[in-house]
Amino acid sequence: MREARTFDNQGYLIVKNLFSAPEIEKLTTIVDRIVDQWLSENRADVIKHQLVNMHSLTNPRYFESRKTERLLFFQTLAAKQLTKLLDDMFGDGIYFHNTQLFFNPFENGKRPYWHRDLQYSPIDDALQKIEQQNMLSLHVRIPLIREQGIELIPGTHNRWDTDLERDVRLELNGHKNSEDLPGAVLISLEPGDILIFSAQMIHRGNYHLNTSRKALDLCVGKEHPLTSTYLDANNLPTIDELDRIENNQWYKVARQIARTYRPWP
Ligand SMILES: O=C(O)CCC(=O)C(=O)O
Repeated sequence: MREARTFDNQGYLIVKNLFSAPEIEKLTTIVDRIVDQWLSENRADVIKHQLVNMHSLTNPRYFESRKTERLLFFQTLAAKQLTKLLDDMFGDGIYFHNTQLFFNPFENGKRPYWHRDLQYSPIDDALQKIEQQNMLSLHVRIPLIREQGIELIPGTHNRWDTDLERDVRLELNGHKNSEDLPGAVLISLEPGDILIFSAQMIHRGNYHLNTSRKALDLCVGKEHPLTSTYLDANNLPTIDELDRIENNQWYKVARQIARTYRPWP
């Protein structure tokens, strides 16, 4: 399959017009309301720490007395055209892990930083390197406004760092994680397009080319102890909700993992 081969080679895939305009509108309405609530509780931290994202948008705290809207959100995120594409590319067993939203830091007072996602976890870098080939941990980026919002280094899903990449992303030997790196690709997306990429490839946001960003991000993947251990069952549909979501396979697998996962030995 062409899409699977492209992902295999580069670590990412762009799909144009995967979501329709009405689907993007639905997502935008829900996301805007959630962000407003989150900002009203976290504005000081957003400014102080120059935050570029929030997570767990499906958490029930954002849906008190809005039960139908939570269902609609789960339903729209797991759109058939998206779950089918991921099944075709990666086979069975994909689960819904979480959601994030990426935006620009307050007054662009911070520079984008290269990273592999798990480097901010307590998991040792050497173990991440060993397990890289055994993990499928994906971001599905769904921009709600047009952006040139993210840069990736193709191929880094299949190999570990060069000396320079390591020095830059971990800020070693006098390097900064915001320095330019060779081979980087800047991705342009319109609302409706999606970007699927490996969470463990080297990537960073791009802030200054965008007056603002509003990129919804779905974290999905296959069960692996290094990542499944971070699954928070509160962000999943309840059993009652599950029955009312048409295309619920991602959530079913996630609930199963949440019930049974064991931490890394
Ligand atoms: O858009 C950004 O600011 C960074 C995106 C990112 O780091 C991610 O999706 O893991």
